[in-house]
Amino acid sequence: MFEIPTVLTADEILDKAFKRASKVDWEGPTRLETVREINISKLKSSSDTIVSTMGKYVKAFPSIDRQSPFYAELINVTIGRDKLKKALGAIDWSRGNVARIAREATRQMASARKIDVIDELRRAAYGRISSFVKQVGKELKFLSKARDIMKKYPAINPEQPTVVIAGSPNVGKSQLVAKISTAKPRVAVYPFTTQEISVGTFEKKYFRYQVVDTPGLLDRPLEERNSFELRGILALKHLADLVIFMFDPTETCGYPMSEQEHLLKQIREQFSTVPIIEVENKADLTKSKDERLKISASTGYNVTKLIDRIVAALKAQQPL
Ligand SMILES: Nc1nc2c(ncn2[C@@H]2O[C@H](COP(=O)(O)OP(=O)(O)OP(=O)(O)O)[C@@H](O)[C@H]2O)c(=O)[nH]1
Ligand SMILES: [Mg+2]
Repeated sequence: MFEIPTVLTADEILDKAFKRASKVDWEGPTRLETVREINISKLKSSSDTIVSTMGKYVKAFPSIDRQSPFYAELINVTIGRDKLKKALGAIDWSRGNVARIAREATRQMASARKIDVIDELRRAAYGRISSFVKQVGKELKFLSKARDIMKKYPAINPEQPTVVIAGSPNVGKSQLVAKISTAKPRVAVYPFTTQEISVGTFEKKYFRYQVVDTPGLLDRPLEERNSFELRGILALKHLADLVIFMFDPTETCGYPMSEQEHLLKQIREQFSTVPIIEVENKADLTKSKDERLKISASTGYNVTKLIDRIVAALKAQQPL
């Protein structure tokens, strides 16, 4: 979704910069001029590498303020809006200082009259540059982690009608998403298998629909939700044109029906404007007596019926 280059550590940036600089070679009319030119070039080469590398990072991270509300909140939940802004600010600050040190030292080297002085100026500049880069070592590590997280963000197409699958953990949400869409989320016997939002699509009568898999939600208030659950809430809040709320009446998921029912009630209250289709999964094991559509995401029982209902509900929302 977001194309961000690998973020190097402070030591890696310095290694890259100084290694490149050590290759500089030049022969001048006098020894003083040769030393001056080589040292100025070395400093320029190393500082340019650092300034452009850090500049690339600052530019590559998307500006949070310009993201759609979904991605802006996702960045906030998974990385922290202020932390990211601060880290980028610190790196920009370090980059500015590196450029300034290089400029000042170059000016001094250009007018120096002694070889020793030139050498010393360059060495001192290297020292100060290293210290500015190392000062943002923590921020660079933070950006590297942020990049890994952002790389896994789902690529949501805001134009496509979207159905979000929600419910308690372990009820079979991912199994259904895998069954009906192009996404291949992990399905496993334990709760909290899904920790990220993932998205797939399916096509019906030449129309394409997005299906969003979400982490399981526990029956508890918003302020107690962990960051995995909050991702699910974000999908419901920003992406859902329709919600499939999935029950597991067998309770093999580990959550009693009373809790699952209460969770649905809470979701209905929080997202009162989004239509919800209630389904019961694992119909190959147990079927309750109530009216809800009964499916089996693993055997495929009634899944076509569910798809038809999804399409009908989403079509009903489309402008004519
Ligand atoms: N018998 C039966 N088992 C199912 C069915 N659907 C899913 N399962 C099983 O239920 C377990 C949980 O399935 P998942 O799809 O991972 O459930 P989930 O709701 O995505 O779980 P989290 O991501 O942890 O919230 C797995 O062991 C599945 O094989 C079904 O229709 N019948
Ligand atoms: Mg899952």
